[in-house]
Amino acid sequence: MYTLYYKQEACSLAVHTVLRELMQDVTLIRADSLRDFSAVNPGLKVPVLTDGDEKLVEGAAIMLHLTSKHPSRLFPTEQGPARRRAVEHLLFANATMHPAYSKLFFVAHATEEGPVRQQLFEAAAKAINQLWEQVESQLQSQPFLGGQHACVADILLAVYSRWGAAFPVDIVIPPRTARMIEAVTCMPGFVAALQAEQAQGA
Ligand SMILES: N[C@@H](CCC(=O)N[C@@H](CS)C(=O)NCC(=O)O)C(=O)O
Repeated sequence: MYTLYYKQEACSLAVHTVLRELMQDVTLIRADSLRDFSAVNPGLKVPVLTDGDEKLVEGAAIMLHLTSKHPSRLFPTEQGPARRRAVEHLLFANATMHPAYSKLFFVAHATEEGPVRQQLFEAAAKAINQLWEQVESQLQSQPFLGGQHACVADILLAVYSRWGAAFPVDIVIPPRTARMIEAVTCMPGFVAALQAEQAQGA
């Protein structure tokens, strides 16, 4: 049995989706409902997953753990080119696209309203748009980064794509990428995860 510490619409939604796609029971705990989340994760970040007595942090590590334990189409378990590509895609999402979006949150928290703040938002958005173009070029001959089926990287990217609307910038999601995101958001695991988090309240 797993326990997932999450925040609504945060990157933890991707881990939650993966758990649901893998048909795993999960107890959900909203990190911001706890008096002292630092006792769970001193880094104060979600996702945190407990698997029995073991506690895991870092979304990519958690996804690798879950997909090794419960083999599925979400991530190739066998060593070889397909797995190497899947690792590349996972790290592109987690270690390149996520930090690019994090800059928007940082600017919103660290700067005052005004032209400098807007300039910083726009610089961050430009970098994000370049990354979406990279995703688009990967989707020229296949509907998902995972090939014919969504992989964990597609799920992560679909979650991040929802964040841009909160900022005064134009994030441009190209057409093939938009179709991939739409398909991920229709996956039963994504729908169930979103509903379960919304049912617990903000
Ligand atoms: N590298 C970490 C990043 C985790 C992260 O930045 N999580 C954000 C939400 S997407 C967070 O918990 N931020 C603190 C907050 O919202 O208070 C991972 O991939 O797990």
